[in-house]
Amino acid sequence: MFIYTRYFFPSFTWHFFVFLIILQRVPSSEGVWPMPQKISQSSEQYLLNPEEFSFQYAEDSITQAGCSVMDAAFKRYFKLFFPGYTADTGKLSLSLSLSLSIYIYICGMGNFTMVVRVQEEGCEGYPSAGSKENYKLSVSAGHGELTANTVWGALRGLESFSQLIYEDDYHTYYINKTEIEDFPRFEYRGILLDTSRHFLPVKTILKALDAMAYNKFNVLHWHIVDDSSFPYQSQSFPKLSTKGAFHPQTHVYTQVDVHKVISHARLRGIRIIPEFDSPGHTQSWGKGQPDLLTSCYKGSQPSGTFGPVNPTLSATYKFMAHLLREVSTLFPDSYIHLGGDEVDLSCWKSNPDVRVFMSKMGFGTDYGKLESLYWKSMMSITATLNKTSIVWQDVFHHHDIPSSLDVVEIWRGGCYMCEVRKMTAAGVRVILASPWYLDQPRPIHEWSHYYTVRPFAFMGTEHQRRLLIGGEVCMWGEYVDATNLAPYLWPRASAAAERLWSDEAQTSSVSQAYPRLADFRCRLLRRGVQAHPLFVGHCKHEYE
Ligand code: CP6
Repeated sequence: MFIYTRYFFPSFTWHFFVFLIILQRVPSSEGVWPMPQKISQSSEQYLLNPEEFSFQYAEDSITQAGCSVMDAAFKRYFKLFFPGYTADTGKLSLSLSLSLSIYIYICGMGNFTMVVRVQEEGCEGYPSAGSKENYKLSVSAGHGELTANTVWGALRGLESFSQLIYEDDYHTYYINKTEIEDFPRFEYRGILLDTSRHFLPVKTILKALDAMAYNKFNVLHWHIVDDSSFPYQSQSFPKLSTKGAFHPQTHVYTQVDVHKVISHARLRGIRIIPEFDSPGHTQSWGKGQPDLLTSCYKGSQPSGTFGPVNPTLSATYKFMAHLLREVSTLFPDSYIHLGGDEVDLSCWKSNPDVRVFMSKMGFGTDYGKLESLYWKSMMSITATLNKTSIVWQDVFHHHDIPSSLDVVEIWRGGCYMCEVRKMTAAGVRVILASPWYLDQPRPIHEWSHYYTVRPFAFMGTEHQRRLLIGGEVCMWGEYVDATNLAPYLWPRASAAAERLWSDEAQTSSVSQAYPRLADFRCRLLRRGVQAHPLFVGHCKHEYE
């Protein structure tokens, strides 16, 4: 039982260490965040020795060694299971910890095999709208068993397993006997990042994806361009970024950058949904694409300013179709976000050519009809591309046949539940974002606001409930760049993560959530995520 000890302990040292063991409070885990649907744990505790830990594919698993997603996950998660472990510190800490020898005696030698079984969907391809994420995890002496329908579900199970492990002061790792049966409450659990108001370096986006995986988020809604800048480097229209980005070389996302983001996300079971917001929020597009935007008039003269995309020209739709075709090929997800929020009609109204078009079409002075015409074309473009479109809620109200929309995202304050009710009644799928805005100048500690949201608190039928596919945390970029993104997001977005993954009845108490979230926040810090503190206190491993 002393095979791991490097040093010989004289007998007086022995007594000293035995004394220490009696004093040492063995830590315990606050469990898994977001809370699994079903979890039972016992006080039976096992030692985990990193040097004796291995992953294995079950014989009847359809994925075996060579599956990129799982092989990469095993490498990643080994480090997350045993933070602070290196071959050297491992041996040293083992030799320094007498408690270990006692635990080896009590709990066994610390060897552990994690058997992983994927039953239905292999590791080719990307996580998608219909991907199953359920998993079962069982931990007993020397042995863990993780079963999932898909590799994406297996990833969720590995994350949960990583959060069951805890360590003492000597880098000795423990886990308790545990059974978990878990699945997400909502299929769509997103975070919006805005890379137009401030450019976010690729490295920052990849780190955000890592933290998203720790929280079991599964969609990055990439609000890639907007009024402020156009950092997407288009192959077909390179001028959009050479003229529209903050800087044509340093503040752009090349096609290679986009690929990096997509494949990093895929390995974590996260979908990337790009947003090309139009016809409003397009000021930066105008710099590299002349005649795309409507020229605003003051009386009979152009004022020199520009408004939304010009919906009266066939060149506009030709351009949009071409750009979206490129984007659809680059981004593998079947969803694409088309924006559609906050269209300012005053510029259209001021432009004489637009007015002529209006009367020719018999629209009178109803500029909503013009907006509706724009959306009819945009919808037929996306249908040709075989994509499912998401639009902001404004489009629902400015569309002739709102029930023909695929997915609508609700962002406005006020009675957002009324909107959920209206839109699901029209048979449209809905994503809820209003209660999870992170850019608001609220005191940063109000995580409980994000936690206590009840997404189903609208009067609706079972069918309507099913149309609410999930929610999204919107991290708009006006006040956020790489310096403060992480503390703005975490752990407030974690509160939303539990609302979107876990059972509401089991996770409705803020006071019960608090110690769990504080503990999870320490775990995020330990993993290098600069999550802000919830209140007075300390973490064993603080940010350095
Ligand atoms: N940018 C874009 C924004 C917002 C929207 N679209 C926004 C509006 C109001 C608030 C926060 C963000 N900054 N393109 C609305 C969807 Cl409070």
